Amino acid sequence: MHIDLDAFFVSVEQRENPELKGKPVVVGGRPEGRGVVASASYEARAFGLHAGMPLATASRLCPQAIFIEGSFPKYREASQRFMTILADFSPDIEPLGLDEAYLDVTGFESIYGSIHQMAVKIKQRIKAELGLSASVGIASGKIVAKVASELSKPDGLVKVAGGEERSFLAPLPVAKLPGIGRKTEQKLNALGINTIGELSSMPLDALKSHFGASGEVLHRFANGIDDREVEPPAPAKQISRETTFSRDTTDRSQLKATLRYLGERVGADLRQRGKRARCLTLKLRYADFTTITRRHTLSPAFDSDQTIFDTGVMLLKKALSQEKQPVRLIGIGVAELVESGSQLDMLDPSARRQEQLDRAIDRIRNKYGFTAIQTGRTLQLKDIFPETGEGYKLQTPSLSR
Ligand code: TTP
Ligand code: MG
Repeated sequence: MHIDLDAFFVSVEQRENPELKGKPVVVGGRPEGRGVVASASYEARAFGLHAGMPLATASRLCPQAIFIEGSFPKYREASQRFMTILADFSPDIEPLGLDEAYLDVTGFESIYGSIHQMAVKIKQRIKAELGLSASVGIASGKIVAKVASELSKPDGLVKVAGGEERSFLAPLPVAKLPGIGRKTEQKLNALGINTIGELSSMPLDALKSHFGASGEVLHRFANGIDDREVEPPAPAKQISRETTFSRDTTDRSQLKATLRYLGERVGADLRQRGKRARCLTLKLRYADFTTITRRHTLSPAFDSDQTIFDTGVMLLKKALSQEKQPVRLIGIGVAELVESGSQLDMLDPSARRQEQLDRAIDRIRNKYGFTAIQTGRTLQLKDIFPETGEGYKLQTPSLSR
């Protein structure tokens, strides 16, 4: 079973403000801003609006749309409750992002009468407890279940009977197959392949010669064959935060302040997960959209805000000395995570002090909000980003929280 909430961010807003119901609504930010649409109501989609579209374009296509900034903590909370409901139905749950999940429901017919009945119950509980509508696809494997839920939207439920996977997929355009991005779609279209059915009849050798190893996967998926298990999530491999500036900048002090803030968010997340990292990455996107990432490995593994910041600044200075263009986006992240206990360098008194300071700040922030306590450097962000108790409101809230 694949379950996906309908117009998730927008639906949460509509639940809280019924005046928004039945109207074209966009979550993502003000139309004057430089962000993109995160979620569009189905009424807005009728005007061609979709996730990823620049807000300016969205407001041109649908001037009457209501644009909402959105608030990530609310969505995170709804997401957790959604996953908790699903976990009541089956222990084999694989969340994908915030608002969708696979559920292995093999053998559950006897409990609910049928899998179809089980899906109806799941939808009812989501509606009753969260006030949200979900779409559900049921099939023998993940790929067909996902396509089915997508096709059934909004508030849909589609079951593909065993043996009918291939004929179900056949008439759909190739872009409907998860994993086929823009580029693959264009390449297939250029080969005269437009539907999944046409893709499924393409000889495997030909597919392999055009797409290498992934040709084989394409072949299986197009034929509705997918024996991947429903798998619980693996622990995080990396943690990162990034934001776009409302105006491209060369101001080093602003860049450093933003880096400090994003680094503190990464550090807090890292410590909350009980992890340390061995590797730090800096990401910069320049005015012409060239994007670079720089990484630096440290030993012992670290989790302190100061180390994250110092290493980030070191990489930033190096990058800025090589490229003079204004910066459009900055991001910082950590990777190669290890369990916290394994690398403590407790002999070093300054490391111990730093650790105590970080923990004390974490406790204050958990209790009173992220900006309740701040380093001097990040205070200047007040002039650049609006401040909420949860933290600064950056241009890309879902990536920078
Ligand atoms: P989706 O499930 O892709 O979209 P949706 O729930 O808004 O609409 P539907 O499923 O009915 O087609 O993504 C879930 C949420 O993730 C979405 O509400 C907002 C967020 N999101 C982004 O922030 N940016 C994006 O580019 C996408 C696709 C989603
Ligand atoms: Mg959704």
